[in-house]
Amino acid sequence: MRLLNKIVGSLVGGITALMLPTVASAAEETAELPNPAVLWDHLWDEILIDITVIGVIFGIAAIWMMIKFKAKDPKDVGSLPKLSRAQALAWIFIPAAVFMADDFFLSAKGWTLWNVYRQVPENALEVKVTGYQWYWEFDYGNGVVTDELTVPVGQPVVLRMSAEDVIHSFFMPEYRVKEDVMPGRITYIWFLPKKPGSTVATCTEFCGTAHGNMYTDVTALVPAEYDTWFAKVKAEAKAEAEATKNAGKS
Ligand SMILES: [Cu+2]
Repeated sequence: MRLLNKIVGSLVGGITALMLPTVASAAEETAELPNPAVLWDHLWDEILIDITVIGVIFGIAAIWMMIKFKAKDPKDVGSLPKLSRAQALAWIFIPAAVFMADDFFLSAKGWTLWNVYRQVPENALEVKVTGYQWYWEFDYGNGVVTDELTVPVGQPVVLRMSAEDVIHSFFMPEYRVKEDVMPGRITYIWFLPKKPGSTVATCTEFCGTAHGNMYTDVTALVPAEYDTWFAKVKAEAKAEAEATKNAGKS
């Protein structure tokens, strides 16, 4: 009995220790502009660490008990400790509460992170995204429409998304964002590009035969390069609009 108490004691201590350091580090991270991808990774690591530590504790306890309480003789049937009602209830609820505490803690962190995902920073660059069978269209305003997403490093980007035909889902694994894209509804995600480079955006809702082709590049450029790129595509869009207008006249 004393031994079992010791086991429960170390479980409580271990799980409490799992929770403490992460509270402080999460507060430090959110002091500057929150980055959903970083916070998502943080929570994911924490879940992996917690289930590993808990799994190892349980594994060691189970192996230890198998050896300790092994029958020494085939006729050895063992004996059960006599428990009062209070002791029996404590054995049910205290260990359950210990593990539920970690579950609730991780859930609370998940809800907090979800709030970050839902609160778009005020200075976010807005791009309208439309899903079609089977490609993505990005509308920057000013007539600038592209089939790839280009964004500046260091500025939050919000995507306001809808679909023309069927349900799609916009997924950027590198930025840890994914959201359904549906006809007749506008959904949104935001992300913070931290370093220049190309990653992928893809559809993750089966939307017909060429669903597998429905992916495109997401390129993050340093702000000066982004401005050059935007000026170029804007000039091209203007020239194209004028050419169409002139063609209509003649
Ligand atoms: Cu699809």
